[in-house]
Parts: sequence; structure tokens; C-alpha cells
Amino acid sequence: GASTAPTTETSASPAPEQTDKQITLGFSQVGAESGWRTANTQSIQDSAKEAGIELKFSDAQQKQENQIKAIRTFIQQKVDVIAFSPVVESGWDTVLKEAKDAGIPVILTDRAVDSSDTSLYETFIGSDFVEEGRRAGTWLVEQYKDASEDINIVELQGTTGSAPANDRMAGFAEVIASNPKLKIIASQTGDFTRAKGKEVMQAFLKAHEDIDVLYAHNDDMALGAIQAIEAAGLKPGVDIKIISVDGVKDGFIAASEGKINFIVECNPLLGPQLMQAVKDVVEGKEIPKRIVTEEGVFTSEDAKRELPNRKY
Ligand code: GZL
Repeated sequence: GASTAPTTETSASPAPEQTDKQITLGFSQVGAESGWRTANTQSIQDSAKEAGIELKFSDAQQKQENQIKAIRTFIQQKVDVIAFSPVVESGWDTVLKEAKDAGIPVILTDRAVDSSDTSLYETFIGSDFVEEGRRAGTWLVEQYKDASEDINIVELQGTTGSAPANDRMAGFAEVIASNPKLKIIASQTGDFTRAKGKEVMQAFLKAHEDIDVLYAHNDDMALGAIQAIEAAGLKPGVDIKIISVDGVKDGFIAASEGKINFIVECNPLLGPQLMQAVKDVVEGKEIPKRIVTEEGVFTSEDAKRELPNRKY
């Protein structure tokens, strides 16, 4: 449908004791598609307030053209720094060159771009999605090391063209290749949402009656798939093993109930690192081109124990 203008809101100004020039940050967010995204947005907004940085925040509703519009608006507003989480990897060079020509530094968070010109951004703060895929594959290889017959896997991919979808798919495939009995019999995008994850899992269940494993690129799609699996009279985590990525509250709850067997954490709390990078860039400090976020893995047992400590 027609793309609606991205929403932009400005947070309250910081404490009055700020003496040096107040920094204005323009942030273009992917959307509000998942629990991970909600936690990520909260972290960015809270951290901007704590850092005394004025935040101009735009929600692109998962449309690249809205992100490009928002970045152009930030350039016109002459913000000090632009940061964004690119919904897909490609198609950013033109608008990033416009920011560079306007002398406005750009910081990538969460997802990467495939621009060959790395002078177009100061740093990329986010997870190693290939490693996340490898961690998912490693658990599965261990689970089925003694399998005597084929293990049929279906895969719910994230948003088509996004770095997490591309890389989680690649890392997983790389590791499970060590056991030819591990077969991906279907792989399709669920766009990181519960609704689409449920819909695609319903289609998988209709097309294949012998599914052993679901690998979902995020908890929200896994939670949608669980609804479809239960509606089909099957037990998630038992009849169909489920591996998921993110580790949001609802994912941990499902894992503690044994409905998800293994969660690969993807840390959304990037706000503090982003604000530190913004300050360093404004002060002209050298910052690393790549800042990788810390994150772990959790079995159902781990999730049961850790659930009370989860912050989002
Ligand atoms: C990963 C992030 C992904 C999450 C999804 O860093 O880009 O997008 O895994 C979210 O939940 O929608």
C-alpha cells in the first residue's frame, strides 16, 4: 500500500546543567515488528535521555523508503549524528553519500549494510549473526549426532534481504553440513513477525507430515509457529524440536515450558553503546569500525533458571 510518512518524535530535552553544546541524534528504526525491536527501541530512548542527547526518533514500519526519507529529513534538520538499523542490507549508498556530503557522521546499529565504501559510516554496533546461526547449528548437530535416519528441518527466515536473515541462514547451514542426515526440507521468510511465522508454519505442516525440527530466525516467528503446531495437534518442543534466536521474555517463557528447546540470544540493549559512540564521534575521537555485542545461548533448563533475571 501507499507508504505512510514515518513517525518522528523528539524526546524531552536533558538536564539543565548541560553546558557544552547539546548533541542532537537522528535515529531511524526498522519498525515495531517484534519483542526484540520493542526492547531495542526502549534501550535507545532510555539511553538518549540518560546521556542528555536530544533524540529525533523515526519508525519506518519495516519499509526502506521510509528510512531513506527519515535520513534525508535528519540531514535537512542538520542533526549532529545520524544512526539507523538498516531494514535490508542493500540500497543505502546514495543516501549515505548525501549524509557524508552534508558532513553528518552515520552510525549503524543492529543490522549491517553491504556498501563496499566503509567510509560511509563510522561504526557498526551489533551482533555477529553468522555466529548466532552457527550456535543454533552446533546445538542441533550435537542433538542428532547418533541419528540413524534423515532429520527433516523447516526454517522460518527473517525479513528477506536483511543481514540477520542472510547471516543466520548461512551460519546454520555451514555447521549442519557436517551431518548429511540433517536436511532443510523447507525454508521461507516469516518477516520476523508472529502472524507470518504462524501462517508459514501452517503451510509447512500442510506440505510435510514428517517435520522433526523448526529453526526460527527469531522468537516471534517461533511463537507464531508454536500456535500452528499446537493447532495441528502436535507438541512443540517434543514432536517438533524448536530452535530460536533473540531470547525475549515470551521466548524464555516458552523455553521454560519446554516448547522451545534452544534459544540463541541476540542482545537488543544497544542504547548505551550507541550513545557512547555518538559522544565519541562528536568529540572527534577514533572509534572501532565494528563493535560486537555480548550474548549467550540457553537450553530449556537454562531458560527456566534464568527467566526471573531477564530484563526484557
Ligand atoms: C537482530 C534484529 C532482528 C531480531 C528480530 O539484531 O535485527 O530484527 O532478531 C528483529 O526479532 O525483528
